[in-house]
Amino acid sequence: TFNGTWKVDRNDNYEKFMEKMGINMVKRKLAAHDGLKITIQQNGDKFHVKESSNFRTLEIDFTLGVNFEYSLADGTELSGSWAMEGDMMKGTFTRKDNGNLLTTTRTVQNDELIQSYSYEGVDAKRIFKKS
Ligand code: MYR
Repeated sequence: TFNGTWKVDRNDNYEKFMEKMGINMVKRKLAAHDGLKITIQQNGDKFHVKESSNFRTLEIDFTLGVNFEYSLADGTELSGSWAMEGDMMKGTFTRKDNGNLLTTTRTVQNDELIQSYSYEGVDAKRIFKKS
């Protein structure tokens, strides 16, 4: 279900979320139109994700339930893991700089990949279409 290339189509409350994350206005404006594209290849418990945006391209490998490190485009470092809950991916990550929790989910609904984000009580979504 998650396999394929997904391009961001629209955001919901993403600027408020980034503000809570402490990202300044100029970067928020850029990041809201970052053209994020993710290619997901799942093989059992193992995932390979290619990410490309106006900011960068990178490739990540992770295994469900196994901690890994991930840096945001602004350099903020996270550590955590993804797990599968039914048809939903649930990510639990901790910011290394302040210890705060960032949770995220991915689901596929009606040919769209919906990624939710939650940080310090602020929730956002980014909705991707297959490309
Ligand atoms: C992946 O599966 O794509 C790699 C791991 C993703 C980790 C969590 C992503 C949280 C991104 C938050 C964006 C915040 C921007 C302020």
